[in-house]
This record gives sequence, structure tokens and C-alpha cells, in this order.
Amino acid sequence: MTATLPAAPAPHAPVPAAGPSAAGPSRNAALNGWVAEMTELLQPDRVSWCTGSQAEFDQLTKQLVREGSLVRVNPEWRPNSFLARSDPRDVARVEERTFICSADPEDAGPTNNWRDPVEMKQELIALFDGAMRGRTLYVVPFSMGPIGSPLAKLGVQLTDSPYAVLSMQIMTRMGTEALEQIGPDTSWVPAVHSVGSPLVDADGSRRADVPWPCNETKYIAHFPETREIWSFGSGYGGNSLLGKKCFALRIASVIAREEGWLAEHMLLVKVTSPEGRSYNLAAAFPSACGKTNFAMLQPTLPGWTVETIGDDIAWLRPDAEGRLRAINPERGFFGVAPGTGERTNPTAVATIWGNTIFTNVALQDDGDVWWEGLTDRVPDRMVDWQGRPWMDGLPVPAAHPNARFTVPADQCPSIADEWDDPDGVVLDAILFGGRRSTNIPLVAEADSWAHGVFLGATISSEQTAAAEGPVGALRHDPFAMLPFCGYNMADYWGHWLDMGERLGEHAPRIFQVNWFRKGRDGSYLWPGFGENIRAVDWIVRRLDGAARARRSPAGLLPLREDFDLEGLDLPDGAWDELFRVDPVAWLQEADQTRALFERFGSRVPKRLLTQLTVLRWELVARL
Ligand code: OXD
Ligand code: MN
Repeated sequence: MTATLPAAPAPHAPVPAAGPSAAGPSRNAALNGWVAEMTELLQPDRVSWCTGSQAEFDQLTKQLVREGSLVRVNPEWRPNSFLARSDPRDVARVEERTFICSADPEDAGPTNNWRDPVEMKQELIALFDGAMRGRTLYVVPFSMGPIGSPLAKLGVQLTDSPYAVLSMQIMTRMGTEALEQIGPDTSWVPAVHSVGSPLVDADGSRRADVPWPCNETKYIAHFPETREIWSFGSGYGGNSLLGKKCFALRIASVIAREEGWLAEHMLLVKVTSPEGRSYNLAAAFPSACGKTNFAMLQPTLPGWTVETIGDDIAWLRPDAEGRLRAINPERGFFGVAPGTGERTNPTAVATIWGNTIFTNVALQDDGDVWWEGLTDRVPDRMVDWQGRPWMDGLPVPAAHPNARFTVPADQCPSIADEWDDPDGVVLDAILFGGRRSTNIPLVAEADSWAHGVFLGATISSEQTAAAEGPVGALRHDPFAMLPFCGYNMADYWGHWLDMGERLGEHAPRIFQVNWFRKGRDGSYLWPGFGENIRAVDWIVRRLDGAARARRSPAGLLPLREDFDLEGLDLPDGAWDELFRVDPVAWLQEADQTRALFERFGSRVPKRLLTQLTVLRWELVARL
């Protein structure tokens, strides 16, 4: 065990100019030094600096197929595609093992798990000591955002998981080009990942590998002050693809606050009206609210197009003219497979025609993949996500509910040309959504930036059977960032409020949407999916000053005669119910908002508390 704590590399601080070090191929001496130091700690058999080439991808996939960690999907159905089956104990992000290790616990805030950074580092160093014995240490340089974009940020992941290397190659701009971006004094984020399953013990005895190595003990640790990520024990998703949630949200949100921009859990779309005018929208939705479907929406209203820029994360930054510009920092989609099907999202299905890594889906007799919801027809027999025989009628799903596809974004038929524009796109509007059967209207506009921040801060969803907790209970997920904000959420609200003041008249307008409101009989009032374009149509006509709105405590609401319902068979009374504001139910909601704010004590910005006070006055006046 390493007894001493190595000095933090602090790579975000300017590093003294230095030529390439003999110890590594980077022009950044701190990077070479860090890799050397970590190699000593991790004790791998080999170190491999990844280039990001197709040859490297092919060599790794061949090796993993040979070793039994990947199954090649029938190339006649899906060329260059693979199936990974994870350990059944390693199937999702582990929020309860995710830590923000700031010096002051208050800086992590009540919604994050906090650990003392020195203690955490000591514990991690003990765990990482020798963790890669018998394995290869892959050095994965990556750019979040188009290479060379003024909005991009660089990172380097060390990992012993070739599956993570392949996934990083799809999900980020990874390899030589990214490495070349890291000059002698360029900032970069160090991210170390190990599955925590060495093949050789400290005494030299060797053990055989397994298809999906991992460890019972898991830590997804973030050090916001030194901008480091340390992830141990899991090979799955956001636990191991460290560019995604760990960097592009948790660490980036900290950097963004310091540098005056926003790192957000938002999709990005470009919508074009029948008149040929285009608008760029960002939208934050908690999970299980149809985020990917909205990012790939197929409009039912004639003349509209929706093009995809991003499906999960957006970085928003004021430009020289003071307008808010947005990029998707990722290069691929890591989508939930179950529920993605020919009927619900044909664009996503078309995207995964090949070059896709599937994880924990089922395999059909013909060697193609399948999951619940892909097709209406259920194959009679399959191999399930754990590699076991499966027959139609069995009471367990064939694919794991969190099964995933990892696919390059540029394969998406609806991808916008601008998706990898280094300058990003100018944002016209921001949408906040949730899954709410009551109270929240189909669409509402914030009457000010501060009101918009209030709408974002109070995003909530009703608990579904998929998560722990009482079904129907309200779960607040502010800005859909609950597990992803790298600092105190109340400070984050303050940062959003400050951004509005800085953007002034250039600030995008803010809206709230809810596709899930139900009538008194429990059925959905709104058809959703492609029909959601009708709400978008109203939103962009609001931006153009062409649609009116009426005031309500829930925000500015559409007038029926201004809203395109042509060809839609809404049930009787549905329109009124979609926009009904019941003051009694809303006052109860306001109580829940107060309870949310109280968790943050005096750190909640006064400007947000004022929004709540005004809301209560308006509701009481309506009793
Ligand atoms: C995701 C998530 O996988 O938000 O994108 O959990
Ligand atoms: Mn997400």
C-alpha cells in the first residue's frame, strides 16, 4: 500500500512551460508525470496511449470477442456492432456511491454525498494500489466538445477497461487529436478509472479474467477543487465513461461557475418552422420523461422539422456579442434501449444500424439484438441479457431495464449540420420538463428569467415503479441536475440568476412543458410524442411575438385560439384540464417547494424565495 499521499497534480493550474518529457508522448509535462506516477501506483503490465483510430477499435473489439467479453452482433443485420453483458451487480450508475469531495461539506450541499478530500484520497489510493496488476493501462486523451472549439474542454482518462476505451471512442473525440490539443500549459482534467479487479495478487499469484470484471466496492469520487475524478469498481455507463456525467456535468459545472458559463443536463435541438425560420432549443428533463424522444422528435404538424444537436448534455456560454451559445460536448449517444422502438422513436432505431455497442440487451436466434419495446412482435426464443435462454411468456424481461446502446451521433438521421460546429449555436429558448399527472400545465412561459430559474429549480417528477420510494410521490430534481451538480445546488441557482443578469436582453426565454398530465379518470390528456411539436409551435410563435398568452400563477399560458390543435382529437374538456390551476393543490405544491428550499438553509438566493412568496400570494388571492 502506498503510505503517502502524492502531491495533487493540479493540472488545471498553468504548468510551467516545458518540452515533451522523456516519460511520455504529451507536450504537457504534468500529464506525462501524472501518467508515470499513476502507473507506479496502479502497477499495470502494459501502458497503451490510445490513438482513437479505427484500427485500434478493431483490434480491441477482436480481442474482447476472443476473450468472451463481447459478442459480435450478426454483421448482416448490424455491421461492426457488439453486445456486452455486464455482471448483474454492475448495471447502472451508483448514485449512493457518488461523492463530491470538497474541502467544506457545505460546498457539496445537502443533495450530494460528501467526503473529506484528504480522507477520500487516502482511501482511494489504498484501493487503486496495484489495482491494474496483470492488466493494460489505457491512457485515453479526450476532448469534450469539437476539437479546438473555444467551448471545448480536455481530459485524460486512465482505465483498465477496454470496454470503457471503446465507449469513450464513440462518446467523445478521443485519441491523438485530443492529446495534441493539450499543450504545455493547457488545462486538462485527470480522470482515473479501474474496474478494481487485478489479475495478479500482491504475492504474484495469477487468476483468470471474467467477461465483466468489477468490484463489490464502488466509488465515483469527484474533487472539485483540484478538478479530478477517481472511479473505482464499476465498468458500467456513467461510472466508467468519465467524460459524461463525471466530467461534462459534475466537474464542468464547477468550472463553468468559476468561468461564467453553464454545464447542463439538457438536450439540444434545432427546430425549423414551415416559414423556414430556425430556432435552437435546450431542454432539461429528469430521466424517464422522454428526453431522447424529444431530441429526435418527428413532428406531426406539416412543414416542421426537428433536428438533433445533442441528447443529454449541453454547455452554454455567452459569446462576444453577449448571446448564449450552446454545444453538445459529446460525440455519441448512450441511450436507454428498452422502450426505444419503431413506434416510439424510429429515428433512434435508424441510428443504431451499425457501429453500435449494446450492453445488457437480448440476442435473437439470428444474431441480432432485441429489447422490450423494440418491435411489437416479441421473438419466441432468445438469449437474455445474462446469457440465459429466454422464452416469450417468461415473467422477467429479456433485456435489462437499463440496457443501453452506444452509438456515434452522426449516424442519427435527424442530426443537424451544426451538431459539431466548434462555435456552437445561439440558443433561443430553454425548456424545463417533468413527469407530472397534476398541476403542471402542458406548456407555460416564465414571465422573467428569475421565474424561469424558479421553474428549473422546482422541476419534479412523480415517482414511477422503476425507482425506490412510494409510487406517485413527488421527487424534486432541480434542473434535472440532482445527481449531477458538482457543488451546492443553492449556489448553482444563484449562478443561474447571475447569468440572467449578465445576459440581459440576450437571455433566451424560458418555458416549462409537461406531456404527462392526466384527467380525473387517470388517462393522459395529451398524446405526446410527435404531437409535442404543437407546444414547440406555440413557443416559437411566442419568441416571434406572434402568439398571445394569459397570466396565471403557473406562468404565461396559451390561449386556445392561438394554439394549433388542427387535426387533433382532444377529448372533451382536455384543453381546460391541461391548463387548470387549482389554488389548493398548488398551495400544497408550494409547501413542498418551501420544504425543498429549506434543505439549503440560508444559501437559497433571496431572488428565488421572492418567486415563492409571489406564487403564494397569487394562489391565496384565488382561493
Ligand atoms: C443518463 C442519465 O443515462 O441521465 O443519461 O441517467
Ligand atoms: Mn442523462
